[in-house]
Amino acid sequence: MNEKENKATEIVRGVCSLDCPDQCGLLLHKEAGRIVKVEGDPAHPMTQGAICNKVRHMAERLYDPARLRYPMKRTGKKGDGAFERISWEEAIETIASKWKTLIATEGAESILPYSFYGNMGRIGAEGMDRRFFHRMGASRLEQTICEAAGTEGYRYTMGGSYGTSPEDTVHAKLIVMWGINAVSTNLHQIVLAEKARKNGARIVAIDVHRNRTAKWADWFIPIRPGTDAALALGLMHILFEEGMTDETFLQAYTVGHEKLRQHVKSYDPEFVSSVTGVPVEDIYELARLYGRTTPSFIRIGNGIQHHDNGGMCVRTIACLPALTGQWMHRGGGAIKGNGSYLDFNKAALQRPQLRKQPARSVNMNQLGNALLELDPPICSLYVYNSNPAVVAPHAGKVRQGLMREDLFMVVHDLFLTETARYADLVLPATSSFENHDIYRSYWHHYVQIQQPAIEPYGESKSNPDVFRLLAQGMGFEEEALRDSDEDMIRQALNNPVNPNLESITYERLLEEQYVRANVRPLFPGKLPTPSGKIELYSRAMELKGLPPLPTYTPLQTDEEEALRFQFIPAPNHNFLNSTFSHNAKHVRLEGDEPKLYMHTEDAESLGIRSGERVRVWNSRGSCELTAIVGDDVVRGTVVSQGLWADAEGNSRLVNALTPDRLADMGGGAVFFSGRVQVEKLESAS
Ligand SMILES: Nc1nc2c(c(=O)[nH]1)N[C@H]1C(S)=C(S)[C@@H](COP(=O)(O)OP(=O)(O)OC[C@H]3O[C@@H](n4cnc5c(=O)[nH]c(N)nc54)[C@H](O)[C@@H]3O)O[C@H]1N2
Ligand SMILES: Nc1nc2c(c(=O)[nH]1)N[C@H]1C(S)=C(S)[C@@H](COP(=O)(O)OP(=O)(O)OC[C@H]3O[C@@H](n4cnc5c(=O)[nH]c(N)nc54)[C@H](O)[C@@H]3O)O[C@H]1N2
Ligand code: SF4
Ligand SMILES: [Mo]
Repeated sequence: MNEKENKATEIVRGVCSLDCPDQCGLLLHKEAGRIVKVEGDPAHPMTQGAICNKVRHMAERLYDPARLRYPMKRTGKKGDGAFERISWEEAIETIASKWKTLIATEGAESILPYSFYGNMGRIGAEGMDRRFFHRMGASRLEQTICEAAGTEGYRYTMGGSYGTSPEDTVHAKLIVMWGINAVSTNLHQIVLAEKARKNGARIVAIDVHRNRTAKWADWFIPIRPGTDAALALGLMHILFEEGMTDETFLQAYTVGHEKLRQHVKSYDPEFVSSVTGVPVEDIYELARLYGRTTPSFIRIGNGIQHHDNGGMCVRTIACLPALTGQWMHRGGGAIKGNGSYLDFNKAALQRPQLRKQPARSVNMNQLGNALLELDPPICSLYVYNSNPAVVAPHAGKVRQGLMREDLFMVVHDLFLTETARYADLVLPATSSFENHDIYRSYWHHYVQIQQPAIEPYGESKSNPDVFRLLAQGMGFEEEALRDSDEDMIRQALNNPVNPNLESITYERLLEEQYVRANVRPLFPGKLPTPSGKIELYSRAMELKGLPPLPTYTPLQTDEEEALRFQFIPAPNHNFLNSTFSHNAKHVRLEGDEPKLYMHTEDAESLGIRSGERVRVWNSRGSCELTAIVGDDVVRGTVVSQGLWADAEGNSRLVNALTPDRLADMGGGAVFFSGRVQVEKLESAS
């Protein structure tokens, strides 16, 4: 073969596996069996060839010399990162014999799986793993770290994760980005909003921070953290008072509008202004803009629901489009998430019936507590698709738990993450481009497939492959634990209760790569709420002891009440949660070190100037950041961005400070409801 043929580039199609709503179609350029370039697939109807900067550099991550090649066992102290190579046979044999002993002596509930969506592939993230742990009888994990509170709140109003079709949002004349940093976190919603803007749409951002999205918007409305429900109720007050509601829609498609009309009388603009910090004139202006513009579209972000009152906040905002009948207009309405349209056959995929006895469940937001306080104790932890030592709240407690000498811990990942450093055994994971899996977006309506585009890296294995091996090692005989990837894909796609998936088959995916689900407009129609309508008043909430009408409740004040600042440790532009935080290029693009954005008045009162190092602390822990002083955040709030890799010598671990209490709904995380103190770090000289 001559040099030229050897260099021939082959292009295969793929899908981005990261936990991002856009779920882009990709073109993977291959040379000599390696991926050399990752591009957007211009043919993908939603993402149209545009991808983010993070994934454009994906080839570097795939062939990063730090990537794990083979299984390893720990030789040093937990956390130190000293490991030596072992074989897969030894790894599986060690795990299986440890677990058999634990099951015999402590019971299967002493074993806890810990995972999230580091790879969104359905069969890898919630297929063979679920079957395996159900069969074993392990403790269950409540996967609540991301959108749990908001999803439950939205469900009370709308019956599930059903919103506007994103492609329709180009028709909107008003777009409200509410607690979402979409320029960084939902790129293609921005592309669509830009098209709408060219057609005359106005774009409003409501946020605690003038982030990239707020800078891009036409009108930025700064708001105090955790007060958005009050603003939404104030808008409702004006919509009813000034006769801007769509009475025909309210009559036909909602329950409780008369109760709501009475209820929001108490949320007058003066009161709402005193709570939110939004000037009275702006509340009127926004209400009138919203009340008089059709179609209007609200993109509800994850930011507002990472709070003590996050579920209710999302439930409340989700009521707004009903008041002006936006659901009847193409492009009108809201998106919190659209995942329910594409529900796969979960029971067929996960086989809950393999579990013979009920088992306790552990909320993943309280991993520290689970490891340190549960009785009977967790004796073994198996981590995959997640990096809890960095991403979970109250990280100090989490790490203390991971240090337990009597905890047998296995981590399956592509890299020796901060979490993996505490493991007894580390297993190398394939990247999504090495796997066979199906994907469904939680924003657009396409189901996509990934076929293995390259050979597994080193000795790495996919999540389902490892669980099949573990099932063998454990002597579990069930058929379901031997199903192939293809079997599981077919079973997941065959969901008779979801007609949207009717025409989506494995064969079609192989042929077409992405297929749009048959999603129709929500109205006229019936929602899967108890009443079949939009529930402005929710009897289901009442039965649960929650306020049945949308309500503002202040953030909790705990023992840190006296601490001066609300701390908002949000995601950043160039990492994906903690993924990419180890990559030098991505770190450089983030300005090399994590920042703390502060208001000028707050900083001056503490003698802090831009560029100076500060210590941020509370009762849970502390970290060191670099102050950026200005007027980009509201007074009394400090904002950091990104989940940074551990650094030598000083802590950048923002989750050392975050509370591990739970939100009002869904057992959700409250990353943004903690309080901190800030002080200048005296320089060493
Ligand atoms: N580049 C990049 N993209 C990502 C991610 C990433 O880490 N990096 N993570 C992915 C994941 S897993 C998720 S869940 C999504 C999350 O992405 P988004 O839905 O955008 O949510 P967040 O970025 O958590 O928060 C959005 C904004 O909420 C603001 N905020 C915080 N508290 C409040 C409040 O009380 N009121 C209001 N109005 N605003 C508030 C913060 O300033 C923050 O900028 O992004 C996904 N995409
Ligand atoms: N302070 C603060 N903390 C937060 C947030 C915040 O906004 N602020 N956001 C929260 C949110 S919304 C989320 S979703 C969580 C996300 O938290 P995580 O889900 O833990 O996300 P990542 O940090 O990206 O870690 C994913 C890990 O999975 C690994 N991985 C990828 N593919 C595979 C695979 O196929 N197999 C295996 N075995 N491993 C794989 C990656 O290498 C990576 O180490 O973080 C939460 N933490
Ligand atoms: S991270 Fe999001 S925007 Fe970037 S390529 Fe993946 S799906 Fe697209
Ligand atoms: Mo998330």
